[in-house]
Amino acid sequence: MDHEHVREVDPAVADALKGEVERQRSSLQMIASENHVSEAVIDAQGSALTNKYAEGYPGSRYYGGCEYADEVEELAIERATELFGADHVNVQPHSGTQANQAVYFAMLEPGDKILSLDLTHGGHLSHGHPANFVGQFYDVEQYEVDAETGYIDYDGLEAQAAEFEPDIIVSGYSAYPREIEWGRIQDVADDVDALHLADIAHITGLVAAGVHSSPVGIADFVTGSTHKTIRSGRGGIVMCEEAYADDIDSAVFPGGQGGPLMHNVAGKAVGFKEALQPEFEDYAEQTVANAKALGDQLAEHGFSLVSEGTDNHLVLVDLRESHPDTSGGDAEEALEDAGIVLNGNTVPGETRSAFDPSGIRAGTPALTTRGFDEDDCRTVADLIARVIDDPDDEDVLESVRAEVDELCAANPLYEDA
Ligand code: DSN
Repeated sequence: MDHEHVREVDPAVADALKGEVERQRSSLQMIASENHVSEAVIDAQGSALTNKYAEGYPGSRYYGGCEYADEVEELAIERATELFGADHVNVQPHSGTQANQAVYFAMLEPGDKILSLDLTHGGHLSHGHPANFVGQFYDVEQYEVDAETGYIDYDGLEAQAAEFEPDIIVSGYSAYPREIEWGRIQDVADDVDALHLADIAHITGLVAAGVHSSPVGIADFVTGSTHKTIRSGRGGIVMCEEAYADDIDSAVFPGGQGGPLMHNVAGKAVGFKEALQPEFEDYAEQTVANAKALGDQLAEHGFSLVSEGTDNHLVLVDLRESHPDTSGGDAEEALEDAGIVLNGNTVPGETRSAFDPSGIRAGTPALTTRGFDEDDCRTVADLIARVIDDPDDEDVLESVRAEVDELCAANPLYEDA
């Protein structure tokens, strides 16, 4: 990863690439949707497959010269099938959002009804936010988490579905720390004769490792991201029963995309192979154990956690009670100055705004990849508390930064880079 070819042509970009590796090495990446993929995945993504057009699917392309593209895509499909047990897998979506788009485009007409979780309660833009095309092309209603418990309000969802009569219900979330009861949502969908899309973007790796229950075989469609907890090449994936296979494939290409990003498909194939190894299950278990340790220690410091804890790879902290004068944005900025990178996040019952929200979201997938254990994560929680208690104190930020440096040195990243 010394980017010597880039440096010869373009030192400015080479410097930025080097700077990014150094930034990832020397600070704690706690954005819950991020991870550090292996150098093997990076190698595959930086390969000559970036040059190849391969519209179509293996064995049936619109261009010649696709024998290696076919090989790579077939491997990605085989491995994903083994990981998730789905009847049909499409590995071409450029992102999780485009995987969702494919399901909507395949199954809905403009104006059809989508019932999905509100963004401020942990949902995702592509589930129907008015700023996204989904919110503009379809008739969207949103459900919420229970204001008291922070868990999905399954009874409320059932009542809302009976009234709204959606064509599709979307489950799977971006800032929801608890196990999702897929079967319960499927029952609601069955009751109102709706389809069910389970978006496992954040928890794809946890599902693959069996650390979170799987919606495959329950929901009609399962979409995911391939670079978050599963740590493979960047992009998305759609899984479904064989009966929907042609509709989904046509909705991905030519419905929503042109040529697949074959270098990323290669990265997916390599990452899926890594996720099939027994060590990956240990990684996924450790990721969850680390998030629990982080959350428990933050609670010890008086922070309020949405749902009072976590079952997965992230914690969502509501700062309003413990630190009423500090927004999630203020916390994000001060923490970044101290070498801890996470994001300000809206919380259920948000009283600020998406630009200056009331909470922070913190995830452990990337820290776990570089070797952090529960003790390290409790130390990280102590550091987060020190910063948020005194976000404007430069001495505090400097002393935390020094401890972050020690944690990074003890858990090196991309050593050969
Ligand atoms: N941007 C991702 C996240 O942080 O959750 C979702 O696409």
